[in-house]
Amino acid sequence: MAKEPRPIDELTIWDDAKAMLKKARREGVETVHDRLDQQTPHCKFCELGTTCRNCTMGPCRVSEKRPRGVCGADADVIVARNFGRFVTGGAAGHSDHGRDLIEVLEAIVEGEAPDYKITDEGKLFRLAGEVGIETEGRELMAVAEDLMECFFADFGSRKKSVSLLSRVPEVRKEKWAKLGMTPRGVDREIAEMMHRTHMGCDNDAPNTLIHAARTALADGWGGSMIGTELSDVIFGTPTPKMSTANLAVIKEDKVNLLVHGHNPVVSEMILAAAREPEMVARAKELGATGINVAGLCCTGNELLMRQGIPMAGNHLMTELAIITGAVEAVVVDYQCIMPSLVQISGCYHTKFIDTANKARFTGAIHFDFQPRTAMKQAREIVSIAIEAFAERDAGRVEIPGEPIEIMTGFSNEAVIEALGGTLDPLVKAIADGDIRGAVGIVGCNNPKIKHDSLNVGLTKELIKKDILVIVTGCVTTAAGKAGLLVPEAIEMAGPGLKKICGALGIPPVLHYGSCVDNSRIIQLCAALANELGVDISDLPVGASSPEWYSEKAAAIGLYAVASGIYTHLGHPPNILGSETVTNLAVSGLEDLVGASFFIEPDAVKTAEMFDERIKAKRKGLGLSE
Ligand code: BF8
Ligand code: SF4
Repeated sequence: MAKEPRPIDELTIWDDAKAMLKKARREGVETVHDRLDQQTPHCKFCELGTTCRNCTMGPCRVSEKRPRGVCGADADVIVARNFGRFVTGGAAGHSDHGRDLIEVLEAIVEGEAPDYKITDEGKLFRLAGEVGIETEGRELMAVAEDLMECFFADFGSRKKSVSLLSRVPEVRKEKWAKLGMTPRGVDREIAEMMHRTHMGCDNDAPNTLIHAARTALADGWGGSMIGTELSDVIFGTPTPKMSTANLAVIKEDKVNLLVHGHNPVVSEMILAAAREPEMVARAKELGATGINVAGLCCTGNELLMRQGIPMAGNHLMTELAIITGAVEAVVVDYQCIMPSLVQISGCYHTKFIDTANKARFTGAIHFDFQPRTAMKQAREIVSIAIEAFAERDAGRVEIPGEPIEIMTGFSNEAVIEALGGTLDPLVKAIADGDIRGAVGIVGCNNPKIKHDSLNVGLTKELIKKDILVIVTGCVTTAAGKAGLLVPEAIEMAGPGLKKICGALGIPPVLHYGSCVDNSRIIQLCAALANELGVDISDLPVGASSPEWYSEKAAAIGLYAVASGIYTHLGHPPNILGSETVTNLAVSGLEDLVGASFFIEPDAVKTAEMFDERIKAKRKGLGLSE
């Protein structure tokens, strides 16, 4: 017998989402929530991480009754291997995205990418200097070529460590070296994890986890960081600006084109094409007043940070955006794009267009998007969206609510500029206790958790305690919709944050970008630690992914912990089947890297845990409350 669907009020905190979930049920459109109901209860072994499919002597499921797989692997080994591969999947995703940016830089250097350019020349020179490339008196393109070679080499096997480890405090690097955790090359660590987890290799759970951390560090200080930095070089380093968020950014009178995925190489070009007068003129011929490019998920964050486009929604809003019936096209690149979007698009006039050969969707219109032909392809894609406007069924359009104002664009460069060129005022605010500490709240939505309840709940609790919050990824739209990303949000903050953010005219919650941009947060932590002459683990900082779902979020969490940042997860990864692995994650890592994970589903309790940690770290630094 089919299960009763859960009441809509239990699924999400947002009115726009509720309205669309009602519409979905009315129109017989299945969503992620319906499919979660179909999939629960989940397999207990898989939840505990005690299933192994790494060879055909199995698959094996271990338990107290049958404690070893066919090969003899026990729960510790199996859980560690599964978690290692899980983290590695995330590191591979981020880092392959980073590599795509290097390839665009390569195409620019070779004159093969006429539609892209180096926008932030100063940043390119600064980066080159940081990784030891001679810049004095040299031509831009010569330096760019060296930087491109250096970053490509960060993916290989010939380096002792990835180049941007130059940013990491020496004490931290020494810790990593001692533990065998120094990330050498991105692809190398990823390949080695696949090797280690083959039957008959790394059969010592802690050893596997150390390599998982190394792989995650290769992502954070390698692939992701390269992705962020080269995106800034090519598309411009973000600066503060205003925009809007929620489903009401979709406009009834416009051609609505949603960009979804992660790579700005595609979405930047789509936006540029949509702004061309010929395109707008054609949209007007068909009765629209213009073309509206809005963002979903992380490529939305990328365009929001740099171009100020509005955000239609985060992960659990992606299906619901199409259900408005007012979306002409969803243009995707890769990662976090639910395949269900193809079916949901098919229920409306929406064209679903994929652009990456490595992320194709059966039933989609496919473009093999290439730097050489980017603008031409972008124009074709935008044209498909425009022509779809004529097919829209006005009777099925429902756009709920009003857009909410948000402030975005806080790169480290922008923050330092706002502070007058140095970190000193930030250090002083922390020392004075106006900013007691900082927590990065990052990551996803997960239909197992009431949509955005924890993302928003935790953010509110922390700023009340004068803990500055930095958001990226899907937490951005959550914080934005809750009114937390505007300067007026200081009214929800404690007295210290109110004073400091009020003086600077900034929100107590800063939008720092997409998920690869978590590299901006660890870079800031490293800079603060260097400024104070301490390790990152000595800082009054933390990280959280309250509603995480993805392999990438696990990689981020692990590189944060391995970098010395105390990290909260709203629900555990599939590791609870091994006491060894679980204990290592939630306490043992503290002894090794000076930080660990903690799991807590309640926002108030989580904020208290961070508060305690921050108190202890402030004390350690000799700072009063
Ligand atoms: O990389 S926050 S749901 S969109 S994984 Fe995905 Fe999670 Fe959103 Fe961006 Ni990040
Ligand atoms: Fe089973 Fe061992 Fe093969 Fe895994 S590697 S499936 S535990 S026999």
